[in-house]
Amino acid sequence: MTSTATPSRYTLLESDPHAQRASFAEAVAQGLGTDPKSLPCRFLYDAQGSDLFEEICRLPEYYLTRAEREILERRADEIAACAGPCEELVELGSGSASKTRLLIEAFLRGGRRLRYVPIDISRSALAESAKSLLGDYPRLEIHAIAGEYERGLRHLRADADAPRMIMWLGSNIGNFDRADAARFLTHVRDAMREGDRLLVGIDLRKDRRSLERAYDDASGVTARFNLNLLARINRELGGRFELDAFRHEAIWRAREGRVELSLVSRRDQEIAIRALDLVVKLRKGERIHTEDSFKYSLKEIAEVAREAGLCVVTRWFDAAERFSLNLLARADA
Ligand code: AVI
Repeated sequence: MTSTATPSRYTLLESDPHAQRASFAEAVAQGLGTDPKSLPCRFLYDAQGSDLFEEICRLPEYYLTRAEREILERRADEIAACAGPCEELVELGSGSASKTRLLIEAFLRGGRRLRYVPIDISRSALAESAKSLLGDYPRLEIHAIAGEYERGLRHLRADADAPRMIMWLGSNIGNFDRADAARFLTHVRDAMREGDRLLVGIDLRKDRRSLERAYDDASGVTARFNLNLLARINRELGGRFELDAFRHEAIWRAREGRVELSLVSRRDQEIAIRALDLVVKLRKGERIHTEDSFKYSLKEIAEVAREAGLCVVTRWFDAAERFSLNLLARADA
């Protein structure tokens, strides 16, 4: 990682873009070279993918963002009060940070100085959000970290200072399977000190129709978001995917508690990927699994927290109880 300082209140810790490209190539070779085929969902977020995701968040069917925003609009002051005398807000997967503003404002209203540490894979999203936040909040300092969560957390451990609140909003936890979610929360717990708090936005289990519509919207934005993964392989690895030879699919699996996203081949086909020296063969109807979005019951939230050595201090819901914000602390603190 290298650190770039621009005037005054903004620093960026950057990971090596060549390392990112190598890990994408490796994941594609692995995921498309085996049966059943899959691609890791973290690669959905290049610059185009991040823009499409922002569009998803504004869709009428994608209730998650609005429900979480509703909670923050009504409860930000209460959340800031529950977090105690904290001077640092760390955000995992910050994206555009548009909802985070509500918390930043609540903390600043308390008269505090605030250091905001957004950690995100998308360098462009970090730069854009920092620019607008710094313009709006003169008492804010930003220390951005471009890279994967684990990398950001390693950096936090070495950087112990005032109590902090770590936020993991947007139900990003849902893109981990349940065992990985517990493992990742354990890493976060290890980076937390006694007074630190963790605020996690978690989408709740609900009816099939609402869930499948949320992940397969009428205007086809989620389909474009999903297909962008193939377009990215074309752009970065010399792939020859024809996007209209695939169909986006979103299926709710109630037993497993997840929405499964895939790209389904519309015909038998062979696709060359030049940089990998690979030819991918797909049969008509064969799926490339691209993402899972797990949904939780309150019992499942308590369980995953307990497994990670955390406990739920308090939680908030939107009026329709579709979504939850959970404030966690170390169980041993
Ligand atoms: C980022 N993540 C929480 C989104 C979700 O709801 O699982 C990703 C997404 N995929 C399709 N639509 C939204």
